[in-house]
Amino acid sequence: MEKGIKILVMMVLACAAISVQAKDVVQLRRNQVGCYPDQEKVIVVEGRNPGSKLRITTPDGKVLKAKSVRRAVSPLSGKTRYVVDLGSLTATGDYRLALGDEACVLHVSERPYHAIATSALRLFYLFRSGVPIEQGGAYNRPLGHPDTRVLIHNSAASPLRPAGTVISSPLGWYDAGDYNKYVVNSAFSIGLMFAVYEQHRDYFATLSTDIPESRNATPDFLDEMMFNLRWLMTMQDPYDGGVYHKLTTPNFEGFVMPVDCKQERYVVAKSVTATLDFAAVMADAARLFEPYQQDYPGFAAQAAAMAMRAYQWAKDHPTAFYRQSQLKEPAVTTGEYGDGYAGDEFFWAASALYRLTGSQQYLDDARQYQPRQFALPSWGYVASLGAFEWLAGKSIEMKDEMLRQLIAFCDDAVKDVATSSFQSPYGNKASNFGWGCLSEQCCCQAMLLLYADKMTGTTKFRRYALQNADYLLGRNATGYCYVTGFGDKSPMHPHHRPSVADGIEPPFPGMLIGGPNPGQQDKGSMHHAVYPSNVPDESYVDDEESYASNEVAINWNASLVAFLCWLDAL
Ligand SMILES: [Ca+2]
Ligand SMILES: [Ca+2]
Repeated sequence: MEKGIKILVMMVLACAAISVQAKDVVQLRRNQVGCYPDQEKVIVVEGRNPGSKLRITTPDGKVLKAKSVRRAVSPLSGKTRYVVDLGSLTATGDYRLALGDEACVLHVSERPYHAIATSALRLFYLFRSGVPIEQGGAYNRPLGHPDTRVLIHNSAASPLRPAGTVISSPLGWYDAGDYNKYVVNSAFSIGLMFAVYEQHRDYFATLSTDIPESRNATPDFLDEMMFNLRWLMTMQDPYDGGVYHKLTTPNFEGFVMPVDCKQERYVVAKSVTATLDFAAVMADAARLFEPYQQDYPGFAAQAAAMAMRAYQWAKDHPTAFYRQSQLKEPAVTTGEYGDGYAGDEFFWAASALYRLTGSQQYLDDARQYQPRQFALPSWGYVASLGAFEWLAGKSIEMKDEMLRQLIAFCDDAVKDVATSSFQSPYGNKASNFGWGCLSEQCCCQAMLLLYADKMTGTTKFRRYALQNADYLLGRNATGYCYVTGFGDKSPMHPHHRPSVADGIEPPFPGMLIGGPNPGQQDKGSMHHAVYPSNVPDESYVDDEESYASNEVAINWNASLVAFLCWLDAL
């Protein structure tokens, strides 16, 4: 209850800041962060036809009327909304939108996504473990989780590393709202961001994220990836090439700061999926760090060798799936990242290794596991990361087929926009909402649309990708801008231990939260939080108890980086 009152007060303050009367239901839904001058300017009005009553005041004081209004009934809630085309509004500046006693501002600028894209990438610095955070401003914190004394769990024991052996496995990013480090998700996150880096190297070459490595000769983007790669390298058993599935406490820590965490940490069973994801991302890293030997001497060759060894282990253990329920003494209850199908992981790793080495064996394997259609990338299904290897690489073997699949995916994604409730490819079907949907479905879909344009040299899909940005940043069923620290109504209570424990009111900035999730898997464990709705696109609660709708995670932020840095690079 206390929390509910606090949210209401914040909304009142946010509205007061733009001098309008306080209301708890915001009717005007718009991108709260900003738009490009040539981006379409569309808002959505909840419940009532604005007719000619909507006033648009331009930055230089002229009053305009909307260009057109379309009525849309939500297939999810049955609610009636009005999709309002404001016209082109190409001059930069702040446009004031007013309807009755409600008003808001639409920002138009040349680089509307620069600050949020940079913040999304910089978030990975704030997620660094095993080092003190000294360039985090208010979010500075002392070192936690040194991970220099990590135990081999009995599930991970081998003759040369029996159970209880102590290894050192420091650095890397915390995975999510918790403090563990998971190979599958770490490798996936880097792989997804590498795909964007490869398409916009000039952009990333000059992008500074104000990190300890900002003064070296390597792009900060790569420095940040390296911080996690250095940890990943410690997760490979040097004696056989297999990769431990994760580094974890047996149970989640409480909502305390890293420095206060005292539980033993273990590396647990090697898995085929973690090992293949490791192989793929190390092969990519070997290629991408090659020009930066000055800062990272020897890394490229070492990463290539580790990738090949890992791949061979996976070939020798193709059914070594991670089964957390089989772990005993201690049992482990943290994030499982379980996955019973490794064909997509084989495809990604074989494709990455073929690109790196040109060896026939990898080409043969990639062909064997070639997907039949394009699918959204996720930690459990990484075939599209394999497809990126073909699309971005010089080899033409599978490029045409992957491009055909990508275009077919994109054509299908945008086909219903004209009748959609929020004028966007994402957000119109119940299946668009679930755990992590804003990442896996909204951001990743938008990234694929931009990727297709890049590959074909057109701008056909750009406007649709921007529509997903509009959705993500406020033109949606809850009216939230779903990235912390941006917009005038954004999550304040994500399920993220440091943001809860640090005593600072605003959460870490630049975090994408999971989003509306009608599955509500956390409902049974909530003590005070209450979902306000069961409607798929409204099933969201800004409360730290809600790990199913309001958690944060590196793979989700990776998709945010992939999407928004791409937009910013345009
Ligand atoms: Ca740098
Ligand atoms: Ca898989």
